[in-house]
Amino acid sequence: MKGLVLKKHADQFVVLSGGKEECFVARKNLKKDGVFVGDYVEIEEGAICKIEKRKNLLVRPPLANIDKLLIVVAPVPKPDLYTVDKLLLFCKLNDITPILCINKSDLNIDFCKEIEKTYKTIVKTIIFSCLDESVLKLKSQIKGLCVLAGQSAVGKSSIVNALLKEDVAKVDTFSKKIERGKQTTRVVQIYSLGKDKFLADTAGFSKLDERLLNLDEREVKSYYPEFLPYAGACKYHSCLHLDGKNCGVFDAVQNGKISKTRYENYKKLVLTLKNFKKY
Ligand SMILES: Nc1nc2c(ncn2[C@@H]2O[C@H](COP(=O)(O)OP(=O)(O)O)[C@@H](O)[C@H]2O)c(=O)[nH]1
Ligand SMILES: [Mg+2]
Ligand SMILES: [Zn+2]
Repeated sequence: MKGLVLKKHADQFVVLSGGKEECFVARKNLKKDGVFVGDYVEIEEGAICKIEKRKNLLVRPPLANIDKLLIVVAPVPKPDLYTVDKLLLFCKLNDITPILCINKSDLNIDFCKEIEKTYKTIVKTIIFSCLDESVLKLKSQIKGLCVLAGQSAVGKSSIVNALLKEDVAKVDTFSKKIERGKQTTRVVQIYSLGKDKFLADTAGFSKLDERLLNLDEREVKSYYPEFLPYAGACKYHSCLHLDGKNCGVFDAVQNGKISKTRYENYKKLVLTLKNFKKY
């Protein structure tokens, strides 16, 4: 019997199989590698005996086989677009489809549209609010295992609740903490929204930098599709677009053709990688 691991609880795993959820333990020989939430497993005699080959694996948060990453931002708390760009890069490296989810449109629609303008040519972008039915725009995007990522208090748990229409993920009710938020999602759990539609809440992605540090800084530019049309004007093919001299990308930034924040954050990442390799 085959199934999908939805949740881990001490030594037990909740597995969805044939439309039913049941608890199983893992065979001793599997304990070494570990069974992850998101794993497709084989069950025999009441125990998980085999883990199917994984498409990808995150260790923090512990999740396997992610198809889509819903990167959530909002007018409040103030978006950290550097992290958004790093998450987009992370998706490319791990065969994950990103969607930029701009939540809380009820608070400041112009601000949401500003972010959309920067990103809509780079990644699928959706503006909505969890306070009205616009949140349902997300529903049609859920396919395979979709995972919510983003700063604390952007509304990740609220999205899960809205899509499930029941209070499963605990929303932070300290409205005063809206600016800073509070982490209430500790265990990783997958919710089923129908056939092959799964959603997982997380308390955010930590140690993102560490996961990108192995990347060659010369490769980073190839993950910025908006640079491509202008890179031909650079004097050298190897141009990293870091300063203004003979650089088509730099000129495009000056002329407003490329987002300045995307470019500045690109430079920040390349310099971080360069510095890291010195030590
Ligand atoms: N105004 C407004 N508040 C929202 C919206 N979505 C979530 N919130 C509030 O933002 C706060 C943090 O939400 P929560 O879902 O716990 O964020 P998480 O930390 O990302 O899981 C809570 O007070 C929510 O009620 C929205 O669309 N509009
Ligand atoms: Mg939460
Ligand atoms: Zn250049």
